[in-house]
Amino acid sequence: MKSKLRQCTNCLLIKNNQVLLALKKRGFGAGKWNGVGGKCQESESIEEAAIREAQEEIGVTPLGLKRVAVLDFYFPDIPQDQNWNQQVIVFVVKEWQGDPTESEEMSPQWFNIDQIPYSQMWEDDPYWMPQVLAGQKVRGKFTFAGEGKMANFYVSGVVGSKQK
Ligand code: 8OG
Repeated sequence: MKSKLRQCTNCLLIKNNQVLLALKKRGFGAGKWNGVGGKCQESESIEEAAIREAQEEIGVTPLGLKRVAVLDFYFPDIPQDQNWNQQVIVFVVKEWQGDPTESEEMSPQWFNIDQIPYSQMWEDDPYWMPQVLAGQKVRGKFTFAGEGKMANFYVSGVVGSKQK
C-alpha cells in the first residue's frame, strides 16, 4: 500500500570513502548541501523518480539503487494545504553512468565521509546520515517547528527532542 505522505527521493552517490553532495541553488532547501532527488510523480515508481531526478539535477544515471532510509517529515505549523509533510526515501548509489555535472538546480561536489558539512545541511541529517554512510538502514521521523527548526525526532528506536 502506498504511503499517505507525498514521496520524495534522495540519492547519495558513494565512491572511495567519499559521498557526492550537491548545493541546492533554488527552491526548497536552497543554500543547503544534500543528496540529489525530488518529488515522485504519479506515473512513476520511486526508483524511476530517483533515476530521473539524478539525471535532471547532476546529469548522472544511477545503475543500482539501494534503499537505505525511509524518513518522514512533519511540519505541523505549516497549513495542511501547503503540503509540506513528506516521506523521503534515501538510496545509496555505487554505480552510475555519466560524470556529475552542475545544473541550474544543483552544484555537485565530493566530500570525504568524515568531513560532511552538517552545519550547512538540513538539521535532521546528522541524526541519520552517519548511520547510512556506515552501511546501516534507518527509519526516521522528524517534526519541524515553523519552517525549518527540528523539534522532535525518532530514529530507528531512538526518540528525542532537540535542545533549543
Ligand atoms: O523537489 P524538491 O527540490 O523539493 O526535493 C527536495 C529534496 O530534498 C529531495 O531530495 C528530498 C530532500 N529532503 C527534504 N527534506 C530533507 C531533509 O530533511 N534532509 C535531507 N537530507 N534531504 C531532505 O525534502
